[in-house]
Amino acid sequence: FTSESYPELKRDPKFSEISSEHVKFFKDLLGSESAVIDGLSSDASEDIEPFNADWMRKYRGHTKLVLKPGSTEEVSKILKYCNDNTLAVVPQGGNTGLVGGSVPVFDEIVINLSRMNSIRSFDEVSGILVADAGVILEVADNFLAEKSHIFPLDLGAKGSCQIGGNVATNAGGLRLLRYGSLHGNVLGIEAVLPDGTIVDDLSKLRKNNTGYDIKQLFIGGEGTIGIITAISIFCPQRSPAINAAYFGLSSFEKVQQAFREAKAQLSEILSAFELMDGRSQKLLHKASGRKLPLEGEHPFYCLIETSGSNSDHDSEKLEAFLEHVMGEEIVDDGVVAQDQTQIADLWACREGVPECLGHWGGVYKYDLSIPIGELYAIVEETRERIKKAGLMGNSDEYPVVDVVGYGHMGDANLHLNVSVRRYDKKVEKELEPFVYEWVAKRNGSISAEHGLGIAKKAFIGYSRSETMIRLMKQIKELYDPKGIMNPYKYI
Ligand code: FAD
Ligand code: 2HG
Ligand code: ZN
Repeated sequence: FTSESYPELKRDPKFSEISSEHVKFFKDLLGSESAVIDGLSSDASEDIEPFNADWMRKYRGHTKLVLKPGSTEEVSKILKYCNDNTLAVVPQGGNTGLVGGSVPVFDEIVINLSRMNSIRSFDEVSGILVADAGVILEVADNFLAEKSHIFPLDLGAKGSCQIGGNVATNAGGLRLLRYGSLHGNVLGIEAVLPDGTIVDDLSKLRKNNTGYDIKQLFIGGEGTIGIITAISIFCPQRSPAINAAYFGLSSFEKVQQAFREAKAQLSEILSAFELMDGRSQKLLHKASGRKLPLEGEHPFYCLIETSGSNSDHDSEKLEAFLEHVMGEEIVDDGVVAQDQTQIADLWACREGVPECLGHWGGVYKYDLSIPIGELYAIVEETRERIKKAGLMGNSDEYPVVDVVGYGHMGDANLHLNVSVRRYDKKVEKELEPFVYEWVAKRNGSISAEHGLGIAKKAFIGYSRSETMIRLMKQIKELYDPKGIMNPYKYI
């Protein structure tokens, strides 16, 4: 989608167009050649394209300028200049977001945080890490691993996404079940407001009840009120013993039973409980050629991870759990990883799903919170609906390849993905508002963890009341009165 795909969206004429005078100001400010990608000069037009397109290659903007500040002071000077000159901006981290929030819609200036990538401090006693927003998640986690600690968030895009982007989207990921949400783990934030004010709230305190907790507005704020330049975050001790198991089940009823048993029997060592339906695993195999861990086909698969301090004790518990659930016929078949490579192979069957589903051309993605008992019903109903409309089949004449479900069972967060050969208005019409209405009827959320961006902008009303939306708008106006921060997106 480009701005042309949204005829209701018009470039707001209040925003200035980028001129060579603006570009000169930024070049003088940032100095280094690589810190400014100037799309006004024709030889840079190719270099600028990766910043205009999102990870899915689904949303594309038309920026003519990318800025890569190297310090909080530079971010402050950039934003102040943009605010004074009414230039619209988009904060951008690793550009792995899935709702089109990290790319411009029209010609907004991209402010990319990749050069702000230093770890500022780590306290081995408290486990508190302070780091620049542009540190890549995997780099932060590797740094912590050397100190026997772990970043309390993990997700498939860890090699590219940045911790500032993770906080700006309030990413949930694969171990929220164990470590909880960033709303609890992030202890402090350094951010820059549109007028250039530096908000230094890099608290390292776990407890601080002195008035409103303003940093929470930046967590999940999707870059609409300011740019996060650094975070301080509570990082738990890394468990020395990690085990993983993958198993096949015959129904969603059994998946729920297995989840209950896992909580009861694995209790404090359970660190992930992920769900993949059989169809998502089949498509993973088709797209990537990856051999699946179990023989035969099962309607559902689960991946369980345990993290604890005693390997023998944990594997014994996991083996006993598997024996129990197989003996009770809750689980049809299963395998426990025997070493690090096997653990990584099992995880690849889960983490590889989002990318593989795009293999045939595109994906419609819905990231839903649903009461757990009905978590999978939406997938079946959506598939039936698409089939009935004659849109799904094995040959090229059908736009839809398959409708699949997977996600974070432990958090009641389902990813409904419709894998397509091409984007098609007929498919879209079957999906929307059907999916949103279905979720709203059950008091679920239309975005559990990816955010709203531009993709879900029009649908916020399915999950938030008018009063809540009014309060959000008031906050936006207070922090960003000229509306330069990530315009045209959800707020
Ligand atoms: P970007 O994509 O660059 O930006 C995302 C949003 O944050 C944009 O609105 C942007 O304007 C804003 N932003 C970025 N940096 C800043 C900053 N410093 N200050 C202010 N605003 C900023 N999400 C989950 O929750 N759970 C998952 O399990 C998960 N798995 C994923 C797996 C894959 C393969 C992919 C591609 C994505 C996945 N995601 C997941 C989506 C997730 O939102 C992102 O991967 C990640 O959190 C975004 O970080 P980023 O640095 O790429 O941010
Ligand atoms: C995941 O859990 C991510 O793998 C991506 O949140 C989900 O692509 C998706 O729909
Ligand atoms: Zn997810």
